[in-house]
Amino acid sequence: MSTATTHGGPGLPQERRLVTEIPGPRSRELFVRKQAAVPPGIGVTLPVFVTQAGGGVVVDVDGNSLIDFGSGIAVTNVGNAAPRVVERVRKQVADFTHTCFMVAPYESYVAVCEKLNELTPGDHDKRTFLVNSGAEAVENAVKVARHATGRQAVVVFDHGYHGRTLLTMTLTAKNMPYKQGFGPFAPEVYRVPLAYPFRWPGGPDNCAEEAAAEAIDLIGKQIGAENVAAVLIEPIAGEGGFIEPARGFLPKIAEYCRANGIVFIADEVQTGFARTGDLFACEDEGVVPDIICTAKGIAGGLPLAAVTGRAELLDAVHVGGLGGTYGGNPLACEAALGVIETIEQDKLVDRARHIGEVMLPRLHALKERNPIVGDVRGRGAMIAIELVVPGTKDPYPAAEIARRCHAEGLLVLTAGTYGNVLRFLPPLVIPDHLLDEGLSILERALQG
Ligand code: PLZ
Repeated sequence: MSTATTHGGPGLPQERRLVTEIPGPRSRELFVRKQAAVPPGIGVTLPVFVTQAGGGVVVDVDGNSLIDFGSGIAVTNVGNAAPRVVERVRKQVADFTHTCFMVAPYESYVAVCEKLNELTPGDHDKRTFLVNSGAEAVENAVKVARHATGRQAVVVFDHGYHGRTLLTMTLTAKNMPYKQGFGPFAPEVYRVPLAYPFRWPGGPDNCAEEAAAEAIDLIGKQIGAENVAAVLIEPIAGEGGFIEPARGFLPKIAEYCRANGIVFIADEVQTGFARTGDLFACEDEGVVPDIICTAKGIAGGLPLAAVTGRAELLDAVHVGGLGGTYGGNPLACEAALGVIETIEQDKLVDRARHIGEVMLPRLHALKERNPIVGDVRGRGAMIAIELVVPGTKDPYPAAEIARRCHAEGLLVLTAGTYGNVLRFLPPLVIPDHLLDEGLSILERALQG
């Protein structure tokens, strides 16, 4: 029977299987313990406690098997417990677990950096260093840009998300829940509009041009280009609601940075590693960032993040100016090498495109039948629908629809500045029949 496997990974039965209500009794017991031991500030999207996961499913302590449209927030792109990752990490954990790369180095760290220098956009000379989280990568990219330019201002965009540390929370746009009560914030951070086609006052066709002009005007007027160290942007805004900037916006901003000696930083923490149907989302419009931040999908769930950028920028920092105890931990580096091999050998960039080709037409058809679906967008396996009160653009809460999906065994996530976006981030290895079944569940959930 389907519970015969003893391990997670792609060998798990690729089926939705509900044997209790969601969450089941054992999950509910564990949730009571969670509530007593963990502060409520650590929220939980779907309180089923996981025992195994792999391919396109997550299995819980009650024996339910849920369809995974979340990938742990775009992390398990290669699938949970992917074989090449498991094999490398298992060998590494038995050999050595930590020396600190800054104390006594090891080859896998260098190999990951070489790979990132080779695979990220642009054929210029690059350097990479490794840290532990997306936020830490963004913080370090800003440190490097400030050091290399001798300037202080950092420009970010409306709807942007960059992390929860003091600087990256400051860089993040949305107050609730990320910033409320956590001030004062870091200085020298300035926010400009994002080319958000669905909500641009001048309409989607004028959005790229008008938003870029407005952003550039604000930078010149309020900061002065000569004071700007970096412009930081997600090529598709993730937590902000999977907003693809109108085409032409990113190249215009990148060009402005180039002309003014400003470091253009792409935060590809959520979009990177094959997620969007390119290895990196910047490739879609041929944008070459000066620095690119990666994390999440890089190591299949082991904590790892990277800062990759022009050699002359990264080499500007003095010896000892960058680092951290765990950055580029050997287990995480082996996992990253396993991830990169899997993406390349299993052609997961193509697979991400295929997922988009399956999902987008069905979601567009759904939009025709459901006036609550205001917009369908995204690329590859980074897809979302924005919900509205029918006949308006007023936000309709996504949490309600998400709860209905959860009850039926489909793990979906919400997003959006207005909390009205349902986002879909399936593992790239999810089989087509689970994609189809997940979309059918969504369809029923939207019908109420
Ligand atoms: N940059 C673009 O998406 C993390 C946040 C989950 P860390 N996104 C998920 C939550 O509510 O905390 C993210 C991102 C982009 C930076 C980050 C930060 O990455 O690894 O969570 O620090």
